[in-house]
Amino acid sequence: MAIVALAGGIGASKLLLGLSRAMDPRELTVIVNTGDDLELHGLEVSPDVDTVVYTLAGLANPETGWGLRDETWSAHEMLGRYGAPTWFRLGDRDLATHLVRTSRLRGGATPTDVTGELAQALGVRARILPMSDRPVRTRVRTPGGWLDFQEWFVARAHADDALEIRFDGAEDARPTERVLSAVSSADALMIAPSNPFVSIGTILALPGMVAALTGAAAPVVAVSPIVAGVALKGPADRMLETLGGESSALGVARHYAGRYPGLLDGLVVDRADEAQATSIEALGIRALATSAVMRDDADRARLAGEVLAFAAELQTGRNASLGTRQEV
Ligand code: FO1
Repeated sequence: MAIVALAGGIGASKLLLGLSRAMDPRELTVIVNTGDDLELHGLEVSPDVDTVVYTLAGLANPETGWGLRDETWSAHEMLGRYGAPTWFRLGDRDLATHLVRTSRLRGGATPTDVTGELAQALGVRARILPMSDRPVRTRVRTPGGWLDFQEWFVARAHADDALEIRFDGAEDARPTERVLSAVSSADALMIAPSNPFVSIGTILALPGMVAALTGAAAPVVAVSPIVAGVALKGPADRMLETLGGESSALGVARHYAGRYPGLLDGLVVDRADEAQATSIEALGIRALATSAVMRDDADRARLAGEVLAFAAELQTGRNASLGTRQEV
């Protein structure tokens, strides 16, 4: 069963870990947002890709969710002494990743090649694909003007209201052939509980991506990043409000249905939001209410199994209605 998941960084990683344990990880492909990428100290940093790789390698820092466990910070301290920017912290072990990535990219390798090499070296069996091999940079308009994504997210701790999002370079970027072929041959397509605007929205902004997903034979199932009105991680709840919606599982469903009609077949919501299931289904999106907060490995594996079963059920329903249509 080939599963393809669209993912940002930290919010997605717990579910991806569950999926990689609930199924044969070699059948799992993760398409990762690269709109958060930045160049720092002359190095190419790809935070969401690294978060997914480190998590699936069992090397993620459990306290932060980003970076590596057992990290040391000697280089960071020296950078500070030289007066170099230190607002975006790169640990010593993490720096090795950026050195290798930068050197390989400057030697002509693609981001897809490098990500595959890094993941393989760290023992990751799932296939991790950057969404595109061309650069896309997410920018956020705040009351004070436009900011680069990491300037807004990390340097200013996403304290400024997000009034508008832009994906510089997206029109000229394309999903890679590997991304498109994974989507078209998937048995189930999942949207991780990542930020719908600045993680998933970036992937969906690539020309041809929404058409590839809606045209695929497999159902598309999202997991709500909002539980009881609050984001599981990061600023998705505030963004739903400042960008014209409401912070709820229904708000997530309305966002996807309004911007990408026909994209979602199913939405997994927490039991706390079960009362919204009828309104979600009225949008043409099947809803599954379950315990969607992942506190430990057992939660991750259970939720991943439930999402897989829900996708299989939606696929059966699709096949049945296709059969009916053909019979008529
Ligand atoms: N997030 C922070 O809040 N502060 C940091 O200093 C920081 C450094 C960092 C370094 C490497 C990396 O791969 C990720 C890092 N992140 C940091 C996380 C990251 O930038 C964001 O969580 C994502 O871009 C949003 O998905």
